[in-house]
Amino acid sequence: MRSTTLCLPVQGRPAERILLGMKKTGFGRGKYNGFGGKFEDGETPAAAAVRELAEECGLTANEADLEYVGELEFVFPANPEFDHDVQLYLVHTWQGEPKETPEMRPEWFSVADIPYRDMWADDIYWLPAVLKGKQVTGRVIFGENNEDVDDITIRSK
Ligand code: 6U4
Repeated sequence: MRSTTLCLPVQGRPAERILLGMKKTGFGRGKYNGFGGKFEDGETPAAAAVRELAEECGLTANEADLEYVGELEFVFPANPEFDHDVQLYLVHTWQGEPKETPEMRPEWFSVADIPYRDMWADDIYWLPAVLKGKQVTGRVIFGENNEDVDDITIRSK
């Protein structure tokens, strides 16, 4: 299964604002999401997260600024080649300002106004817990259309 990262820049502890990106290309196009993608050869998860954050929205972070908040597995029975797992990180400190890139158009949201309807359908099941400071692990099984959630198990601690 492919391994990916997802990095969520936030302000406040617990989080009050979150930076999401409207994905313009590739997997998840047309959805707001955090910043991330596949590992390159030999890369650690934290190194991949920092690289993807810079590539997708122009923020520079140190690996030490990442807070690991869990791991999710996404299963697509209709298209198993889409199956992947995601290492999740919050990031509280960075350098630079968000900027639009060929892949993403970044936008700040207040935590009360997160656009869940324009995000992956699983996000509403785990993102609120992460933003309250919890770690999550879980598995999401998508339906025939690779969009709707068929089954989901999330543990938080
Ligand atoms: P690269 O070239 O690696 O940047 P990209 O098209 O960005 O490719 P991919 O497949 O590498 O996409 O990574 C998919 C990204 O989308 C990862 O950051 C994880 C995230 N993602 C995928 N399914 C998700 C889901 N159901 N909920 C969610 N994020 C998801 O919140």
